[in-house]
Amino acid sequence: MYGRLPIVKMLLVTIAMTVAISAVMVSINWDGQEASTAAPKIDDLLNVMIVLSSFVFSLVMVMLFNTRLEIAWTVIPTIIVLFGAGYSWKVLDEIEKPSDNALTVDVFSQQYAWSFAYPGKGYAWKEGEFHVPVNRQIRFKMHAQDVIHSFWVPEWRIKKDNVPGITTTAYVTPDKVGTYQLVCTELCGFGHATMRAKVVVERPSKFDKWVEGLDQKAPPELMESVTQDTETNPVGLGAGGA
Ligand SMILES: [Cu+2]
Repeated sequence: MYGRLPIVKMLLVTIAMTVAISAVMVSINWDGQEASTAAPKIDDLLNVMIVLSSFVFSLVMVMLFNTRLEIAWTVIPTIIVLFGAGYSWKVLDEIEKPSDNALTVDVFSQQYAWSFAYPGKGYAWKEGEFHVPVNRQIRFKMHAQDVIHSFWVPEWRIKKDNVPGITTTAYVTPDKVGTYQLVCTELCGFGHATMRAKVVVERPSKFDKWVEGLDQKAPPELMESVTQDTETNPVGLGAGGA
């Protein structure tokens, strides 16, 4: 029978409950003796808050008896949230689908610099700049040497945290030749704002030439991250990973 309570009746019940609850709650001396000019002001403020809270409490209690309203405000948000979750899952699944000829690049981050190594080329290494071929999936394996940093190339949309002690992985397939900027997007200390690196996406032949021309190898302290960090997220969602 409560399911058909008209709005006016619900409001009247709400007001009656508010008056009854407020009368009891306000009659209690919650804070004890008043002994400063601030004390009565604070106590009045508290009483007003008690009346307001009693109204909200009563309104919620009365509406709880309206089953149809209850069902609606539970079911509709559930559908919205489930749709959001499903859609996000699908998008992430497509992005992280590993390709057979992916190129792996190790990314090293530290206060306040980036460096990069190519395991396919004996860990050829470069500070402050990296190149990748266009239209090929890149698997970035990320490491942090000190605090948490975060890898973000805005034009690629992908963002991933670099966490000390573990290796995080991100997949990107750049499809536009050009020069971009890698930005650290985790506040990592005083030099955070300047923690950037140059990103060059180029034709495969040009990329091959550039990577062949690198004359440094990743230093041993960085290689420790490669060999000793815990590997996380080694395969994309939906690729049969646990
Ligand atoms: Cu950083």
